[in-house]
Amino acid sequence: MKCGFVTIIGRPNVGKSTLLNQILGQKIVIATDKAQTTRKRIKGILTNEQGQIVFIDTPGIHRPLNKLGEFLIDEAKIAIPDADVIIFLVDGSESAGKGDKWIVQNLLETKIPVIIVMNKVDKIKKPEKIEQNLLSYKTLFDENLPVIRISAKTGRNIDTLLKNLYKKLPEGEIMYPEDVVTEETMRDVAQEIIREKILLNTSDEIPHAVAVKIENYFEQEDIDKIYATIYCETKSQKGILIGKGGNLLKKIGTEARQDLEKITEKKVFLGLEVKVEKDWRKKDNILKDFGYKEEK
Ligand SMILES: Nc1nc2c(ncn2[C@@H]2O[C@H](COP(=O)(O)OP(=O)(O)O)[C@@H](O)[C@H]2O)c(=O)[nH]1
Ligand SMILES: [Mg+2]
Repeated sequence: MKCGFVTIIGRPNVGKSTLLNQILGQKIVIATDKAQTTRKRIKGILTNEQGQIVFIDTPGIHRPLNKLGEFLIDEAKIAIPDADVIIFLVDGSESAGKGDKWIVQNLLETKIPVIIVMNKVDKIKKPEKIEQNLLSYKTLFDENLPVIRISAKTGRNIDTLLKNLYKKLPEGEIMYPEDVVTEETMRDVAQEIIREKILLNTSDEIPHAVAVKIENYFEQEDIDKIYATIYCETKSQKGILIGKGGNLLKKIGTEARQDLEKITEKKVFLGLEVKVEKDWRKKDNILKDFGYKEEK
């Protein structure tokens, strides 16, 4: 049996979370077109005849602008030393940018094997474009690194990627029972699903200014009752989130509840409230309260 850890790193929005969901065949992490959708390291576990791979999805990496940004980078950095293989995921439809260079210089000075995985090849119409873009990433590293071209969205070449990963992993016994796909609790999942619906229904500064806290999660036989607070940074953001006559908050709540009912396979009651917590992204104690800080 092959067993080991694979850490997925890359710029925001290249498709890290989409890739993890595609590999596992189910949605365990949220993925949107907004940067900073992923805020915490999340493990996804794949078990099949060949063995077990524990994938670690990380927040996208870029220069940190505030304490939340620093936390996001730390979350990605922590996930590197434990890895047996690192997937450096890049957006194959674009050429390498400053962000990629920053990652290579700051994070990948490591002896751990790296595979460059070019995602979103479904978006590229001209084959020569793929080769051009590929060259721009290769020049950041060394030319001999293996490269795999995939589409996390359509699933193209995911089997090839997995084959290559298994080849590089050590022999060992499986670490998690076969049916475990993630360590996330329903509380964690609910928090992320609510945040996803906010990201999908808002724009501009709101996605970055929002944190969700699950105040209570009551599990009953026929219904899960979830009470959550949505925190934002200003009164005007609160107004936008609630919407005219409470319409937007209602929409966010309905969409989140429908997803949660599919996952729990029972009825869900979701109670949402919006509160203002000024500058929470700059305050250590509040970051901790929202789950964005390691307990030391
Ligand atoms: N066309 C295309 N879009 C993709 C692909 N993979 C991800 N996306 C989109 O890219 C956006 C960012 O994806 P996400 O997984 O959240 O990126 P992350 O920030 O790296 O985790 C989402 O809108 C995805 O639907 C792909 O293979 N092809
Ligand atoms: Mg992500």
